[in-house]
Amino acid sequence: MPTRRKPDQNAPEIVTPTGAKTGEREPIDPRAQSGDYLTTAQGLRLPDTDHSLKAGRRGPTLLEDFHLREKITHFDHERIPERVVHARGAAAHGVFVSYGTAASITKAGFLAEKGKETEVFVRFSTVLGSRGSADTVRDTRGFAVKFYTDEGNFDLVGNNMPVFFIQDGIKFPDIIHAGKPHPDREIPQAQSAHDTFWDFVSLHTEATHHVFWNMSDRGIPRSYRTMEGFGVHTFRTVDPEGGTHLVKFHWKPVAGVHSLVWEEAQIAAGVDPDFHRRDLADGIEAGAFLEYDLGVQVLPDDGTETFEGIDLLDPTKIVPEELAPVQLLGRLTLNRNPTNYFAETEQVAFHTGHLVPGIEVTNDPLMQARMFSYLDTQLTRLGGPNFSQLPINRPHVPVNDMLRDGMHQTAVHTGVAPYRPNSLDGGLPEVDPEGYVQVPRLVEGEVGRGNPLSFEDHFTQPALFYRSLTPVEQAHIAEAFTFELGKVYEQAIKERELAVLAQVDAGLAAIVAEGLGLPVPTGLPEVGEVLPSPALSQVVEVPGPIAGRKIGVIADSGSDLAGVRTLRKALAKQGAQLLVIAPTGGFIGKGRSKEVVDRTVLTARSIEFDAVLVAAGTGHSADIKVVILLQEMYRHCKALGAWGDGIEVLTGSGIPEDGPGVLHADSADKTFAAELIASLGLHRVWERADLVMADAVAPVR
Ligand code: HDE
Repeated sequence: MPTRRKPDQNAPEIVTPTGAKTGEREPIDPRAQSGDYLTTAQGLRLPDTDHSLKAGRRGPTLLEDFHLREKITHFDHERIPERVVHARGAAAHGVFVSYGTAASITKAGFLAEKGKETEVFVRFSTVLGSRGSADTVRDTRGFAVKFYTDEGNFDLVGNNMPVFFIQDGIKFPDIIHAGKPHPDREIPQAQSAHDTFWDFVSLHTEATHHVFWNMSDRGIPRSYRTMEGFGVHTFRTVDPEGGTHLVKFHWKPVAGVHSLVWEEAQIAAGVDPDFHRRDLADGIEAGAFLEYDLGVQVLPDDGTETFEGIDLLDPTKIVPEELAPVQLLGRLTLNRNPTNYFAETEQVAFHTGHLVPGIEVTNDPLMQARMFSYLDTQLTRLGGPNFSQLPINRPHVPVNDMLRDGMHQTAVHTGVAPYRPNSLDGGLPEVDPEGYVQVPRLVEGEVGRGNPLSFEDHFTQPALFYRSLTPVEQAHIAEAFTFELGKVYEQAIKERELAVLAQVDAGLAAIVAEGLGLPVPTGLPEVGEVLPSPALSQVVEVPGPIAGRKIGVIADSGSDLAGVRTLRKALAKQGAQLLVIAPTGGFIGKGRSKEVVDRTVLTARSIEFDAVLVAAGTGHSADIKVVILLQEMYRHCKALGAWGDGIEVLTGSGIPEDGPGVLHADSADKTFAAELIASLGLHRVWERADLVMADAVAPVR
C-alpha cells in the first residue's frame, strides 16, 4: 500500500526520453541520434548494412537476420497518413515580438507585454493537393502559427484569404470531397478547375465570396513572404478588467502582398514544383528572414455580434479595413529552417482549441466544428492521443495533465495518483482559479438546424471585393473564371455558375460568358452600388521592399563583370540576390574578376527571377533558351534590363527596347541599380498585363 509522501519531494513528475522534465525546454538533439557508429535500434554496433545474412554467397537469406528485418520493417512503416486537407506544406521557426499595443483588449501575455518574445513555428500549405503536389497551383494557402507562450501553446490556424467557402462546419467534408480529385480516376490533382468543384460551389452560393478570392491573384501567391494571413473567424478577447472585444486577426507581410501571373504559376508547377518551399528555405538560409505584422480589427462586443450590418459570426464575410482599421500588435520573424521535415513540418499538430487566457472562440458555426476536428484528426494521422509529446508540439511551459498511457507514450510518469483530488501524490496537481476560464456567455434558443437570416446574403461581398480591385486584377479574375469553367465538361454547371456571376456583377458575367461561348444570363438581380475597399487591392504605386527577390544577369567571359559586381552589392544591401546565368557552368572571367556561374542557360527558367538583365559585352546568342527566358520575363510583366551593348541581346530576342519596364543604361552604375530596385519594388510592369491573356478576357487591352 503506497504511503503519503511529502508534496515538495514527490510531486508527480513527467520525465521524457531526453531526460528533461516535461514542461522544461528540452535540450532537443535534432538528430535524435548520437555516437559515430552505425547501430541497430538497440544500440548494437554493426559491421555491415549492405549485405543480408545468407547461407552461402548465393544462398537464400536467413530468417535470423535481425538487422535486415528491423531495417525493412521500419522502412515499411515510414509513412503516416497525410493531412486530409493541407497535406502539402512547408514550415519555419521564428520569433514573435509584441508591440505591447494589445494590453487594452487582451490579457494574453504574449500580446499584452511590450517587447515580449515568443517562439513560434509556422506551417504554410495548399489545401487541395497531396503531399507531393506542386506549390504554385491555384488554391487557398494555409497560414498556421503555433505560439509557444508562457501560458501554453496558442495556435492561430489561419489562411491567406479572409473568408471561407462554407458557413457551417458540417459542410466541410462536402466541399473537400468536391474539391479533391474525382473519386473514379483520381484526377485532377491539386486544382479546382473541374466539374465537382464547380458543381458544389454553384449549388452552395455561400461559397461565392471565397471563390472570388481563389480566382483572384490571391490564389497564386508569389511567395509565402508576400502573402497576407487571416484568422478568418471572429474571436473574442478578454482584457485584464474582464471586458470583452470581438477581433479579426490579420497577418500583414512586411514585403507587401504579391502574386504570380497565371502562366507563370502553371510553368512553375512543372519546372519547380517546390517553388514556394524552396523560396522559403533559401530566403531564411540567405538571412533574408520573412517578416509579418500581426494585427487585429477590434469590433465592439455589444451583444449584436454584428458590425455595420455585417454578421461577425458569418465566416464568408469580411469587415472592410476602411471601416475598422487593422491595429498592429507585434512582429513575427521567421528566421530558422526546420532540421527535419518529418519530425517538425509533418508532425506538427495545430488545433483551434489551443488557446490561452484572453483569447476565446465565438459561436461561428464553422469555428465550432473546427474545435472538434483538429484534435480528432491527429488520432489517425499521428497514431494516438500522445501527439502533444512530440518535440514540435510540446509546450515550452510545465505540463502536468493527468493524461496517461496510450499509444506512443514517451513520458515516464511518476506518482500513483493521476486523478484529483488525491491524497497520495501530495494532492498535486493543483487547479489554478486564474487558469483558462471562459467568460460567461448566455446561450439560449430552440434546438434546430438552420442559419440566421443574415447568412443568406451571398453576393454583396464578392461584388465589394471585385469592384475594389484595379482593372488588371479584375481582368485576372475574369481570366481565372473563364479558364476554370472552360475545363468543366457539364454545360449545366457552367450555366449555373454564370448565373451566380451575373448576380454579383453583370459586367464580369458577360466577359466570362463570352469566353465560354455561352449566352449571358439575363433577368437576374445584380448587387447594386457598393462602397469599395481599396485595401483589398494588392497593386502598389509606391515601390516596396525587395528582400528575398532574385535577379538573373545573363553574362559570359566577355561581359562587364565589374558592372555585375556593382549591381550585386547594391541588390544585396536590399536583401535581394543576383544570380549569374551563363552558357555553361563553372566560372566566367579570369583571375580576380572571375565570377561563379549560378545557372546555365539550360537550367535557368524565367519563373525563378523577378528581373533579368543582360550585361554589357555579352555575346549575342540565338540560343532558344535565352529567347524563351527573356520573352517569358516580358510576358509575365517582370523587369528586364541591359547595359551597354547588352541591349542588343534583348532586342535580338524580340524585346522592344522602349517597352514598358525595359531598363537600359550605358553602365551598371548606382543610378541603374536604383532604377532596377524601384522597378522590382513595384513588383510587376502591369502595362504589359494583356500580353499573357486571351483577347476575350483582356479588357485592359
Ligand atoms: Fe482546417 N483542417 N478545417 N481550416 N486547416 C485541417 O487538421 C477543418 C478551416 C487550416 O499546417 C486538418 O491537422 C474543418 C478554416 C489550416 O497542419 C483538419 C473545417 C481554416 C490547416 C481540418 C476547417 C482552416 C488545416 C487537417 C471546417 C482557415 C493546416 C489536418 C469546420 C481559418 C494546418 C489537420 C497545418 C488543417 C479541419 C476549416 C485552416 C482535418 C472540419 C476556416 C491552415 O482537422
